[in-house]
Amino acid sequence: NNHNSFLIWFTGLSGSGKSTIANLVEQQLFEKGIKTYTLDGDNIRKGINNDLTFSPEDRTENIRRIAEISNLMIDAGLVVLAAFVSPYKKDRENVKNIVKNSNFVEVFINTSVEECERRDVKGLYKKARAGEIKNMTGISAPYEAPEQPDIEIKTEEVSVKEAVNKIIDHITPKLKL
Ligand code: GGZ
Repeated sequence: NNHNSFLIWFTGLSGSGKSTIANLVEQQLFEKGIKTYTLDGDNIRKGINNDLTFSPEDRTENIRRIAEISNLMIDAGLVVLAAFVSPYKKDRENVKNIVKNSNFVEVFINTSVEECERRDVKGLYKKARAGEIKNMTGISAPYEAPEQPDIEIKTEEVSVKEAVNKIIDHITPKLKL
């Protein structure tokens, strides 16, 4: 089982653009006839992980379960795209160990907290500033940026299209078309 099955892991702040970019990468893969599945807060935190909060311990457990689910999906032959804040370095290292290193591509969506707060798509930053949300990553909880990501996207400097192309170019050698 090494046919077009691996995990593309997107890490970055809330509102950094992880899901937007992951969804467009998935579209490109679909057009190449590759089977994919995207995991994100919407299908994981509302479902299997609806018992978890945003405490450090629960985030660790969130990421661990997502890694195990990803592993099953890789076994099933899918390219898995996972878009989670995943703020802790040790949790992302754990993902790399759960799925095999060679099956893991880390994409750092590097958008500054200032820019995420300016966008504030879901109004979470405003709530965090008002103290209505605790443990908000970038405001009242840490984000440990990857030091050696496979791919880094600075969304304040490149277009979404360029970002998608950069990721597709990077994974193309891993695809058996
Ligand atoms: C960070 C939070 C928080 C707090 C709710 N901190 O932009 P979104 O809304 O859709 O993405 C964020 C999502 C983060 O869930 P993850 O499972 O990716 O986080 S982690 O990997 O750290 O476990 C945000 C929303 O949930 N959200 N409260 N306090 N993001």
